[in-house]
Amino acid sequence: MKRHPVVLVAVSIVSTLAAVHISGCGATRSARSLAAEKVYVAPGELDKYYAFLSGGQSGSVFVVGIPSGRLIREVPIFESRAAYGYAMHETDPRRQELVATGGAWGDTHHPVLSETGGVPNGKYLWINDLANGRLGRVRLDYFEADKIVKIPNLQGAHGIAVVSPDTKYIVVNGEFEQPTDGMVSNPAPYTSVVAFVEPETMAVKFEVRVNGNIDIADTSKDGRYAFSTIYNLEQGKTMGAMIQYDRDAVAAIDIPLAEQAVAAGRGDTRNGVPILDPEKTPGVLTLIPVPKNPHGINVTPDGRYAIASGKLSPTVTIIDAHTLAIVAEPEVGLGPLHTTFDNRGNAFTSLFLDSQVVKWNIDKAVRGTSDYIVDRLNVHYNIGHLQAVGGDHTHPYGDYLLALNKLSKDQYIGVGPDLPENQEIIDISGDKMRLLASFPTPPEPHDATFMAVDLLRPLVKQTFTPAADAVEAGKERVVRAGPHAVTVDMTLIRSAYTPDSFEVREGDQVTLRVTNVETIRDMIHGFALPDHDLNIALAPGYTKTITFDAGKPGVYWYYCTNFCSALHLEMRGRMVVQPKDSTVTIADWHAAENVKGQVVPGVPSTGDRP
Ligand code: K7E
Ligand code: CUA
Ligand code: CA
Repeated sequence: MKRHPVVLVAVSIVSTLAAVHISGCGATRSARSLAAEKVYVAPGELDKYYAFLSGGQSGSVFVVGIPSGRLIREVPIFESRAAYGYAMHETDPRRQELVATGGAWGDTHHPVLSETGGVPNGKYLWINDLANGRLGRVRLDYFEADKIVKIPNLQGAHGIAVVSPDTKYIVVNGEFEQPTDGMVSNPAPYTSVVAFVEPETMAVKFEVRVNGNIDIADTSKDGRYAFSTIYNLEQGKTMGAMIQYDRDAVAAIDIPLAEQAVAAGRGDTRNGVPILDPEKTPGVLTLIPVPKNPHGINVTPDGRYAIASGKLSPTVTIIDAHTLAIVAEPEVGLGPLHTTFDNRGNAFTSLFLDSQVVKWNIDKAVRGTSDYIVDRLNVHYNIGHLQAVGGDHTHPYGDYLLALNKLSKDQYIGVGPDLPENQEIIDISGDKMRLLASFPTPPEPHDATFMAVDLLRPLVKQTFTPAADAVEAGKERVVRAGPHAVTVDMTLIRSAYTPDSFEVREGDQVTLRVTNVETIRDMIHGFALPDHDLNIALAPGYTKTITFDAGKPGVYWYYCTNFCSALHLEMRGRMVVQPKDSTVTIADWHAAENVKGQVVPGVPSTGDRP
C-alpha cells in the first residue's frame, strides 16, 4: 500500500505531542501552540542563543538563532563567497591562505569556541577542514575568518577540541592514516598524529603519533587529557578490515607529560613539528578498550566522565576522566554517535539507526540500576550529532537541544532529487523531551556549539578598526605606477565612490585599494565590476586591495551591490579602458560627454542638465 507522506507527518506530530497533557478541549492544538510559543521570537525580539553550525561541504559556519531557528549569518571560511567579498581575489589574504593550503573548498565538521574557565569567552571559533587537513579560525568580534593553517604531517583533520579550561591548545585529529614518515614505500603500518595547536599564533606546537584512524576529540575539563576515539585499531585499509575487532579504543593523551617530553627534546621533528612516539615516551598515550568502531567522545560538564559512543555497538562506554578506568557500559540503542548533557545529570545520545535521541541518567548508569533510561524521542531522520546548549562546556543551560539530522525524507517539499538538511529543536527542560520545531539548512551541518546572545552581543564590534593601509577620505588618488600599472586609492560612503571615474589602458594591471569610510554599523557597500569577475563587499571600516587586468577597451560601470540608501542605484562610477594606442584623456571624455540627455516631450525641464 502506498502511504501518503502527509498522513505520516500528521501521525508523527500527534504521537510526539500526545505526551503533553493539557486539560480542557483541543488538547492537540494546545500542545502545538505550547511548542510554537517555545520557539516563537516575535519580530523585533532577540533569540536567546546563537548556534554555530558547521556547514560541512559548504566550507562555512551557519549562525542560527535559538530557539527561533532563524538563519542569522553564514560565515565563509574554506570557500570563496562573492556576497561577502570573501576570498574572491588573488590578492585577498584569505584567498592566498586557501590556495597555499589546499584550495578554495573545505569540509567543516566541528566548530569549537575559545574558553575561559571552561565556558565560551566569545573571542574565537575554530573549525576543521577534513578534506585538506586544515584548521580555520573565526574572530567573533567581526564574525569573520582571520586565519587558516595547514596542519603538517596529517591528512583528514577530523575531530577537534579546545583544551579546557582556558584554551591552551586546539587539538586536531588526523583521521586518514599515512605511510609512516611519509615514505610511500615504507613497509611499516600507516599511522597518524594528534596535533596540538597554539590558539593565538595557530602554530602547531607538537604532535603525538596515534594509530587507528583517530576520529572525534574532546578534552578533560582540567587540561590533563585529550581524548580521541579510534575505530580502526585493526589498521585495516578496507572497510571490511576495519570492523574485525570487537573492541577498538579511546586514546587519552597526557598533555602535561607530552609537553615535558617535547621540552626534553624527545620528539622527532618533521616539517618543523616535533612528533612524539608514544612507544618511546611511556605514559603519554593510554589506550582504553571500547566496543567496536566507536564514534563520539564527550566529557561530562563536571569533568568526571568521558563518554564514548559505540556506533557499531548499542552501548556507550563511561570512562572515569581522571583514572581512565571504564566504570560502566550501558546499552542505549542502535547506532549511538554523539552525546551531550543538561545541567541535571542527564546525558542525551544520538542514535543514528534508531533515529532517536535517548536521554539517560549518568549516575544511575554508573551505579548500574536498571532505570537509567529516562526518555526516548524520535527525530527525522538518522541523526548525526546533537548538542544541548552549553552541553559541551562546564555550564549547560538545560533548556534546548539541537538534533542535526542527516535525512529529511518527508519533512519538506521536494526540490528536485535533493532535500534540505533537517535540524530539530528539542525542549529538554522537563523529564520528557519535546520536539518543538525544525528548520532546514544547506548541506551539511555536522556539529553545533552555542553562545548566549547576552554574552556575545557586547563583544561584537560595530565597525572594523581601519587598517594601516586604509584610504582616508580626501586622499583618494589615481596614480600611474608604471608603463602597465595603475593604482587607484578609493573610498566608499553613501552614496558615492571617490573617484567616481578613472581611466586606464588596455594591458594595464589595476591595483584598487578601497576603504569603506562609513562609521555606522551595517553600512556595507559593494564594488562590482562588470565583465571582470569582480565583486567585493566592504563592511564599515574595511579596506580591501585587489589587482586585476584592465580587460578590453570599453566603459565599465562599477556599482554597489548592497542596497545602502535611497541613492543606492545611483552609487556608481566608471572605469574607462582606453585602447592601447589612444591619445584621449579623461578630460576629453568628460568634455565629450557634456551633452544634454533626453526630455519627456511636453514636460518643461526644471533646469539645465549637468
Ligand atoms: Cu559524527 Cu565528522 Cu562529528 Cu559528522 S562526525 S555526524
Ligand atoms: Cu552603497 Cu549601495
Ligand atoms: Ca574497528
